[in-house]
Amino acid sequence: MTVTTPHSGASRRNLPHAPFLQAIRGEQPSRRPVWFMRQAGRSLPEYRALRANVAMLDSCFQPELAAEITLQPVRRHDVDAAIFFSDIVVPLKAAGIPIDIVPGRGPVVDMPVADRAAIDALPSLAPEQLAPIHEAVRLTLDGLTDTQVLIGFAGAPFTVASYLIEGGPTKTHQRTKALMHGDPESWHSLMRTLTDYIITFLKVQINAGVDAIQLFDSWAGFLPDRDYRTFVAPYSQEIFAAVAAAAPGLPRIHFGVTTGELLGSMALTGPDVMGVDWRVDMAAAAQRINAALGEEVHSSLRQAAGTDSVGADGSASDAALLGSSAHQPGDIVLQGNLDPALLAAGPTIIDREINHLVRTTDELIATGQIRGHIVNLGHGVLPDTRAEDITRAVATIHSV
Ligand code: 1CP
Repeated sequence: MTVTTPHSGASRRNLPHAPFLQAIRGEQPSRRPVWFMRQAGRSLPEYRALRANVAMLDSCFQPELAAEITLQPVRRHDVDAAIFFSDIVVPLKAAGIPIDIVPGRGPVVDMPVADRAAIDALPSLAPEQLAPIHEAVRLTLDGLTDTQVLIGFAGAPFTVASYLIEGGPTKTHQRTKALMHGDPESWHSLMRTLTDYIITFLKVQINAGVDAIQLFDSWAGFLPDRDYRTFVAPYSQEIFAAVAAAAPGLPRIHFGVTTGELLGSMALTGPDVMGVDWRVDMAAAAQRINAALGEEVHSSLRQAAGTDSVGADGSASDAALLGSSAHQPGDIVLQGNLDPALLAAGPTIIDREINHLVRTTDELIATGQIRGHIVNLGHGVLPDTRAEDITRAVATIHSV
């Protein structure tokens, strides 16, 4: 096998005909691009067969296995992007923090990191410790055509911190919020360390050649906007800036669940593409994001001919608080936002949902409110979704 190092800085692929990238560039894609969060793993029988005797986190450090699992849904469903098979806690594991992924539960940390001493004792992470990740990305790229992109990813510091502090999945984020508000200095110190891990994790994937990256702040929606901006946004912003510096022009996607109230602030951290969960209509999402980006949405669809500025309600201060995004109103690409539960509700219902979604986003594009749209779910594929229902939905999306 070829020996590569995480520093070997493979050049990025040039993919003029990839529909996913065409949509992000604001071109007319050769077909409507679609991929699904959590498309790898979970619902696929061929995944369960491969993983039968390998623990989840171990599989992430086996390059051939991780590459094969990444490619399975692309082969089976003909989606336009592969999401790299890994996990948001992989950089923690690579740094030597005792962490496991327990089947049916999720990431579990034996000794939660919830006070200053534990935060100060966190190890550092060097790119060499992620060599298998670099290798897995290289192997995956060998299996993709030049119309299929590979999306690298990381969890954002808040979402990763919640597992470290709580010791596992939580429905309340009680301890996380207690640290954030009760000991802000320690909170910021933890976020600093995690930001460094995450930038290292993303740079390893970027140097190995991924075509885009997605930053998952899955649980940010548990925070009010004020806390999000004070305690979380500056770190996500730093990560997007580091990616832009490492790979100018590499598309950057941001996503979280139940983030309807945060879409504007999240967009200000600097992504090119905003993932939207299924609770928010795409037209409302575009409006909120454009308002935050600092100007009124110029849409012939708006009832009032009004020249009133959406930005006058405080979005200017958003920009001042967070620093300016590279994007202007109308410039953002949206990703999402079919309800994952409806993938299993039968062809009539999912086809109706797809039609509503693409009618809405086509109109947003035509009226200059968004630059493009990538079809996805509003969160991950539910574990008991039938593979055939996914394949069928992809074919419908390509045909409308
Ligand atoms: O044994 C198994 O199959 C474990 C299930 C599983 C899988 C397939 C876990 C445990 N992680 C993964 C892979 C994974 N995780 C991917 C790549 C595959 C793909 O997307 O197709 C990605 C992008 C993730 C990212 C991830 N892990 C997120 C962010 C995305 C999201 O869904 O919000 C989060 C929050 C995690 C933590 C995690 N890892 C695994 C589980 C079950 C969870 C969530 C637990 C919880 O509810 O807190």
